[in-house]
Amino acid sequence: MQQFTIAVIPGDGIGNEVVPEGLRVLERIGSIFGFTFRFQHFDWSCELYKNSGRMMPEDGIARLRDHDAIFFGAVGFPGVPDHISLWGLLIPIRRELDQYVNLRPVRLFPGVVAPVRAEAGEIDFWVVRENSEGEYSQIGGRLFAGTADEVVVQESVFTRRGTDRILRYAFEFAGRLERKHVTSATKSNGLFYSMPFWDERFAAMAAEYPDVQADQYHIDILAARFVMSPQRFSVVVGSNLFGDILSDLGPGVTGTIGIAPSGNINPERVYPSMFEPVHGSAPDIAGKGIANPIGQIWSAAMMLEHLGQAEAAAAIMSAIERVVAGDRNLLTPDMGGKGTTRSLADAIVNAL
Ligand code: GGG
Repeated sequence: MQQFTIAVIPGDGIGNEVVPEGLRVLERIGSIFGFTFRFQHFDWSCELYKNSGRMMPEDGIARLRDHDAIFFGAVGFPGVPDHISLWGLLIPIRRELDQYVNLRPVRLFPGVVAPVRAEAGEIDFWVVRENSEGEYSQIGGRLFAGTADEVVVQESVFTRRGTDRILRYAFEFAGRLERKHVTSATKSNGLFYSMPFWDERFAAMAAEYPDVQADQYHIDILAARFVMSPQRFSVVVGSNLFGDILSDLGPGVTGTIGIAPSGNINPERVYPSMFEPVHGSAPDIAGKGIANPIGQIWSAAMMLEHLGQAEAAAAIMSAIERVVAGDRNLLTPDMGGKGTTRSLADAIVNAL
């Protein structure tokens, strides 16, 4: 029987509540489809940072390399500055394992009431976020700290290799979809160097893929179009920061960010890819047992798809859709229900 070795990092806050539900779904689907998992758990988190001064051990990345995939919850918690927790855990994993694609689907499920004018099935697109460089950089500095003359500089890094590979991934990905259309998020009127470069590379890539329609919008009007006409998108490609913002906004317009999954993908499969919900650790609801487990469970489906178990992934998605379209009371409060993390996950497990 095939066995997958999965590194499990629940992380912080509600990560500790939704990851176990994702694992339960994985165990169950494995028993249905005839494969098993060996889960190796890592307690890397803000809690560990408070006790040891590190979000993960020095050899943490090396310990992840020999897994088939990484199943991640959330990072960040009050008491540890957000830039310390993110740069101590999630960003080094993404970078050192060259997970340069952050793939984030946005879908309106039947039964979910969206805050925008759209019917189920009409919103169905992918955000392809650059995940290794761009605005997320540690290049910069502070001068004259604490004085009236204080100056802060934050640099962005856009390499030709990094830009081309994410744009190529977006065009290749769109080429496999029914709606062959890539939209680029830019801001080349305000950002003098990085975004005109991004636009140039986008135009060059579009010329290589004549069967894929291409258009581009400044990030400000693109955000407005996400709200006013999310139906028109198929694949939206953006830099690290723009992609991050758009991939929260997307699920926001479909009703809740609690259902949104993501894959941090190393397309060449030299290193393991990592799957995590888009949402963070949600300190405001952590410990209450009401976090939506669907983002984590959908991330499990994405992980299975990546591991070559497309049928099992589709079965999870079908179970999610049937539960979401059913008794509203089963859903967690972010979706207007009275359910708990456990009861909603139970319903999905039972629907498999
Ligand atoms: N599960 C996603 C998570 O923990 N997100 C925290 C966060 O701030 N992420 C920023 C990012 O994805 O770059």
